[in-house]
Amino acid sequence: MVWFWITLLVVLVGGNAVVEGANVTYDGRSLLIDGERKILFSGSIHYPRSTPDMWPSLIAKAKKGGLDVIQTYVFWNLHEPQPDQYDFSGRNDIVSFIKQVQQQGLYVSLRIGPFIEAEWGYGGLPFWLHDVPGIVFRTYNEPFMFHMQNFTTTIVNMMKAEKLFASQGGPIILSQIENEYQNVESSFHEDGPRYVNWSAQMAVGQNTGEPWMMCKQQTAPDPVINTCNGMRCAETWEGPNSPNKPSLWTENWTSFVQGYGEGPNMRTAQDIAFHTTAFIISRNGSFVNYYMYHGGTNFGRTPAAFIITGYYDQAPLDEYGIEREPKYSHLQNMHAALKQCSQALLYGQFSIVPLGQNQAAFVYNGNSGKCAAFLVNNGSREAQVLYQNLPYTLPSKSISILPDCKTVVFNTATVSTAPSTRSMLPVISFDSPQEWETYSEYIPQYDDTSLRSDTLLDQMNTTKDTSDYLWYTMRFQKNSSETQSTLNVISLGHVLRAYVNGALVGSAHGARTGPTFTFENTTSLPTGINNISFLNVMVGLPDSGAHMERRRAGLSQVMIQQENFTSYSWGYQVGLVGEKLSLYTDEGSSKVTWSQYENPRTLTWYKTTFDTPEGNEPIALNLGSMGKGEAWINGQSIGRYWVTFMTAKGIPSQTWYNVPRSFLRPNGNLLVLFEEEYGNPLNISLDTVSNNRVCGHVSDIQPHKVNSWEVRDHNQWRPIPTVYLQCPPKRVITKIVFASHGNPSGNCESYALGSCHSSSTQQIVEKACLGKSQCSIAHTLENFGGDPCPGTFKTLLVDARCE
Ligand SMILES: *[C@@H]1O[C@H](CO)[C@@H](O)[C@H](O)[C@H]1NC(C)=O
Ligand SMILES: *[C@@H]1O[C@H](CO)[C@@H](O)[C@H](O)[C@H]1NC(C)=O
Ligand SMILES: *[C@@H]1O[C@H](CO)[C@@H](O)[C@H](O)[C@H]1NC(C)=O
Ligand SMILES: *[C@@H]1O[C@H](CO)[C@@H](O)[C@H](O)[C@H]1NC(C)=O
Ligand SMILES: *[C@@H]1O[C@H](CO)[C@@H](O)[C@H](O)[C@H]1NC(C)=O
Ligand SMILES: *[C@@H]1O[C@H](CO)[C@@H](O)[C@H](O)[C@H]1NC(C)=O
Ligand SMILES: *[C@@H]1O[C@H](CO)[C@@H](O)[C@H](O)[C@H]1NC(C)=O
Ligand SMILES: *[C@@H]1O[C@H](CO)[C@@H](O)[C@H](O)[C@H]1NC(C)=O
Ligand SMILES: *[C@@H]1O[C@H](CO)[C@@H](O)[C@H](O)[C@H]1NC(C)=O
Ligand SMILES: *[C@@H]1O[C@H](CO)[C@@H](O)[C@H](O)[C@H]1NC(C)=O
Ligand SMILES: *[C@@H]1O[C@H](CO)[C@@H](O)[C@H](O)[C@H]1NC(C)=O
Ligand SMILES: CC(=O)N[C@H]1CO[C@H](CO)[C@@H](O)[C@@H]1O
Repeated sequence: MVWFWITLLVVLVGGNAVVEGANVTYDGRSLLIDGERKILFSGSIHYPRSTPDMWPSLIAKAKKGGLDVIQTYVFWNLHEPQPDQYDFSGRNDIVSFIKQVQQQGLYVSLRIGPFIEAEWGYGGLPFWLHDVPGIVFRTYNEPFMFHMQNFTTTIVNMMKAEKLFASQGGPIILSQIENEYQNVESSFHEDGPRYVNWSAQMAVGQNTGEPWMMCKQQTAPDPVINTCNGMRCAETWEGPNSPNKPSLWTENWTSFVQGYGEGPNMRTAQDIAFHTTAFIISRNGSFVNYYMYHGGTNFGRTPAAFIITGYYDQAPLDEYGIEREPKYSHLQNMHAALKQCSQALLYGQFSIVPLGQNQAAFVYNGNSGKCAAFLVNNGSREAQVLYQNLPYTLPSKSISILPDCKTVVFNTATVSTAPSTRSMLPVISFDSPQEWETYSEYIPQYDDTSLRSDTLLDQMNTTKDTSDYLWYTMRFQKNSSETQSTLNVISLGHVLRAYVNGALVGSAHGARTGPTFTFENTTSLPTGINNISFLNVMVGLPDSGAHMERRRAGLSQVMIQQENFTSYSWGYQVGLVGEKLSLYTDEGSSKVTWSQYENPRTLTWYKTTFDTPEGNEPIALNLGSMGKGEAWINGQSIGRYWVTFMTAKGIPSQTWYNVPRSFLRPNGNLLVLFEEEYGNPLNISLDTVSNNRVCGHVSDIQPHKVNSWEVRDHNQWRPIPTVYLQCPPKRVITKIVFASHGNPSGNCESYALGSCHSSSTQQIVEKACLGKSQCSIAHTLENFGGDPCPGTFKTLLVDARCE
């Protein structure tokens, strides 16, 4: 392993300024920076999932949140869209992103891959690899290894040229090769381990001067560090594969990725804090990366199959870069508490003191009397314990942090920050039909096509990912006199729209859990020649699994009245006419004649213009009245939308779509929608996004008549349920939008008055809160002048605005 310890480089910059490179190594406890052990908190922020103007503030918020490291993947298919043609501009400017991180004094963990998965189309591999003769992805295959090494070297050389590795005085302290390979390794038999060894050697041979890691790869060969990905690495991971390697957690999921038809995954702040602290104190953990810290936006057609446009909106920084509370502050407080324990954790003697059946103190005794203790309650009930003769109350499933072995400075289950509520305020509506123009997409028929085949072609190999859309057309002579005919079509993914003689006869689609589906419907076909056109739509490329290069999409079988047309003369059209004309750009849209808006129609382009709303709050398009399609602003795609694929709860997976302000000009912004279904553009709106909304909601079975504290059965004090409202810094409460003491229905997301309501609530809350930066209203009967409905379960719900 000594062969990659590097020499300290002293680099001369400018005149006399001397930048010393850091010596990054590791031992069995942690990464070592200039020989010193470190506890490092890291967060994933992917540069192409936000815009360059957002980077400085995202990084600043990450730093304020207590992070030491920003982790990002490198997105090969953005950087090398065609062989040997590179793009590092705009959102792809990885060097500029890394330099921003450096300027703010944070480190970088660079996950080169180059296979990254990342819920990104083709797992980040450029589609042209598919057509490299003899290629097999991610195994001991010469063509694949050639291109993988070529790209890895290109990136490493670029970083070296910019002096971005820590050994050169830059911020990059850790790099990654491959990604979660263990998941597919066995499919490649003996070539799997050979490829793992080759990848590791190829990476180490790049001589970056610092460690490499492989995540989810228990067999990572020395000196490459194997690391854990998951939600509960303290409990489920086998650990480092050598006593000389540290425990690093590369993906501690802050939520989970969302597909169309799926609801958001709300991993709580308490659960993340518990598992992070447990990893650090019980598994020698020294590096934890939050995946994602800021998820951002999957612009354009970049995300993998069925992945929605917003990415990890539930992360500590939401899609718009706004702090999501209480996750953001709770983790911030936890980082500060654990940092106070660094010395003891990294250099101390470890012991466990049992405190009860499911309770224990994890104690680290450092030199010079430094002591840090962690009181763990892994039980499902609150527990009272004595530790060093002092009493402590431990909430269920929690860890208390005592940096001096006496004082609790943080408990993972005790959240002190109120949840934030995001408010979307419509500022522009598009409800005037005169403001819209339309262009009908042409429905091609067999005679229009020039690309022909006697079989049903694989969609990816046919479109080469230049479009989501592929038309499969055919014509046939109907001889029988039956009036109704059945169409039965199998598609390997993802959406099918069937047209018979130019008219839509139905649609069907698969899902993330199963892209393949069967479409069946009955329609009347006249005797004589019939033109059948199937529009098969992909919603992203695959991103994982072995043999991605063999994956297929599109139609695989067509039956009409039980007759098999799978092997038949088919005509193809790749993409849409509107795409070829770039109707979403200023130039393209001026090339065709648009029509007046009449009513919602399928396969239609819509265009309008709008002026940029004032201020600098983030903005989003509410596409809640649309169906499925894609949206562009000034020629830039803000992503696919799919509102009609509802979750089990009957709501769209995503209604608001991020419109970065950097895409806008002051006036006359061109908004273009391509709609596949019957969406209604008159009902969309442009909204500002803010957390200037504060909301509180508490319930109690029977409010008590005491003012501040009440006594619970087993002599335990507990606060009366109280609504706390707190504005962001420099703002005060200016408006009480809703206040009800009684039985209002719903919650902070949506609510209405119930049958029971104290009419004085509004006035009482206004008196307590207006003009203040924070206020609290205890849910007592006295506060509201008595009981409006004795015997009824009562709640207090207050929704307010800060300005
Ligand atoms: C780098 O750090 C390691 C471990 O602390 C040490 O053995 C090595 O000598 C250092 N190298 C340099 C060039 O300082
Ligand atoms: C990558 O391959 C191209 C040829 O396809 C070659 O010109 C280039 O030098 C290679 N880059 C590296 C870093 O090996
Ligand atoms: C991979 O390398 C390890 C040592 O680093 C060795 O034990 C193992 O046999 C190698 N496997 C293959 C398939 O080359
Ligand atoms: C908590 O208990 C569960 C079993 O009840 C066990 O699987 C888990 O590892 C424990 N967690 C910790 C952090 O000790
Ligand atoms: C933590 O590290 C110490 C010293 O390297 C080792 O003795 C101990 O077994 C490790 N604990 C775990 C849970 O890996
Ligand atoms: C892709 O299509 C070409 C013809 O256009 C064909 O030669 C090739 O075999 C196809 N590749 C795969 C993997 O289907
Ligand atoms: C209908 O009849 C024509 C002419 O006989 C024949 O070529 C064609 O295959 C028949 N079509 C079907 C669907 O059987
Ligand atoms: C089918 O398409 C051909 C050529 O475009 C056209 O002449 C014919 O009228 C179409 N048939 C029907 C039933 O629409
Ligand atoms: C089948 O056709 C009927 C009538 O045209 C339509 O209402 C229905 O939505 C279609 N079914 C499918 C699965 O497309
Ligand atoms: C239809 O034909 C294809 C090949 O042409 C065949 O693979 C498939 O099994 C056939 N389907 C049925 C239901 O006969
Ligand atoms: C659409 O807008 C119209 C008029 O502006 C309104 O009456 C209707 O309720 C809206 N529909 C939806 C689904 O929002
Ligand atoms: C989808 C997935 O891989 N989920 C895993 C997340 O991590 C936990 C624990 O590490 C696993 O149990 C899940 O299967």
